[in-house]
Amino acid sequence: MPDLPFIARARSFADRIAFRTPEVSHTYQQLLDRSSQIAVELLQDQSELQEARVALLVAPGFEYTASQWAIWRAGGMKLPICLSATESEWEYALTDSQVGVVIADASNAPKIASLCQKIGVRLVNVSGINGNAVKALPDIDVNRRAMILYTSGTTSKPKGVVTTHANIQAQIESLVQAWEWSAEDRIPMFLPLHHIHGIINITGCALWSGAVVEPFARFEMNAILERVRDDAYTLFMAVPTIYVKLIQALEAACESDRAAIVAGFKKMRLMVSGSAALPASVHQQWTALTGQELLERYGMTEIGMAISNLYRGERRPGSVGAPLPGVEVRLKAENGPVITAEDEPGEIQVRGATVFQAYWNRPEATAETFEDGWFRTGDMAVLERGYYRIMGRLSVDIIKSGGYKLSALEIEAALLEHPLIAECAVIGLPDDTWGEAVTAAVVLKSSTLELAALREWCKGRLSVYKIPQRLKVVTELPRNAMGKVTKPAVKALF
Ligand code: MLC
Ligand code: AMP
Repeated sequence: MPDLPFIARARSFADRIAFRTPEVSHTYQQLLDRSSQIAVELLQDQSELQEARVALLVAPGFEYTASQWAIWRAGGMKLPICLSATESEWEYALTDSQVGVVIADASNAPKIASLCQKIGVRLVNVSGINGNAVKALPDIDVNRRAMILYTSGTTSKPKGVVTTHANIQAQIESLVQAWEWSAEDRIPMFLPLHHIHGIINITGCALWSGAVVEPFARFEMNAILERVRDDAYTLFMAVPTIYVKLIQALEAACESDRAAIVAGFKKMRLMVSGSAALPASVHQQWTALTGQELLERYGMTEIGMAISNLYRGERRPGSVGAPLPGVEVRLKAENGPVITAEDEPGEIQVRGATVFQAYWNRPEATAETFEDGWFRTGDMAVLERGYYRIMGRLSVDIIKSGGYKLSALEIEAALLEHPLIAECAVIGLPDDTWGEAVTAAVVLKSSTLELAALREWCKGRLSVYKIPQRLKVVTELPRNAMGKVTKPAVKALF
């Protein structure tokens, strides 16, 4: 059987640079060699991992991707976990997915060692792997399951989204074609590598194309802007919050700095925004500042990217564009017909090779989310002059903040552990920087509660982006005649 396609492609780019940092560059050949070295360590005396789950807690860059490729070459399923998650969030993902091994780098291994011991999982410190053992790696079919990504939804706990190598390939090929990726491209990578924006759209497409990735540990604005000034990049992909922060930084910069940075942005061949709604005003401000027309696209963990403005064609502020190559999109009225006319809102449903297989170990949730073979996104949209415009979500319990999808129910469950909180309702309120701000209305058992104290209490219990930004103490939560909390009425309290 031939190599997995991404390996075969990497061989054809062997001498090109895959990852570049100020300190060191690594070629595609080095990625191939390092991934085979790590794969041998993962396999030990097995001939292949047979879809065993291997979690990845490694900083973005060469070692992260070498580990990812190692898992895939050894026949395992990759489960990337959030570097800044709390221990209980890690424990949930590791136990729910029945992980057998965690790969961590030297700086992260100590943080997860006691958890691994507690739940009986093997911890591999990737920084310590330097063996020369050579072993034939197994043949892996593209229809084998490759990855689990945990995503929040309308249930309190996140669900594992399972994709095959073939799904991942379809997601990447669609974008490579639509946005004309080539081996001449150079892109910064500063998004977290436990979500598809960073994994598929940036790193996946770049390495499929033989391009150069410059990894950053996180969104390090000054370091990234220095490189933009140097004309280091042809492409740039980010969430709307980052464009808001960049606009603020450019407006605050002195004229000569601003001119130098803007010149770097101007030269890029494409700048993309996605993962959350890009306000038309931000789109227009960015064009006014840099001359670049942002390309907005729409996607989801379960389906990769589905809809995009055109690379060569109209980029309409406030719209997400037309279906990407290989992706079928329809709008469906709730319990009603498929919508064929323009200007009538409906739920976005998606079909095609890019669509995931199943939620890990949740057959009912998987079945519920498909309708006649179409994936139900839960997002409402309308078709206007050939382009889709997103109108919002069907569920009020899903919040998008800084590009992260959050479950209001998960945050409520955590807040109810607070000794003073008797009842609570969590909502997302519009926010200029974060898109939506996590907001809580609480009924107290006694005493008072200040936002600062609540935020302090949440640290270590919830990831930073899930911690409420706004708080209101109320005597009772608004409820309907059935006694159910009505979230629109909760929003009206603020
Ligand atoms: C962080 N902070 C927040 C926050 N996140 N405040 C309000 N709301 C939030 N969501 C606060 C912190 O508490 C901290 O406060 C301060 O902001 C700085 O935190 P930080 O983590 O250092 O922020 P920063 O590095 O600037 O991060 C912002 C960001 C990050 C936008 C770069 O959130 C990010 O990388 N988002 C991208 C997520 C992503 O990749 N999503 C894609 C999912 S896939 P203090 O008080 O301590 O200073 C998907 C599919 C698709 O959606 O279509 O792509
Ligand atoms: P995730 O589950 O983290 O992959 O987030 C997917 C969700 O992000 C989608 O269901 C949408 O609600 C939202 N999303 C992604 N891109 C856009 C966009 N361009 N405009 C509005 N919402 C978006």
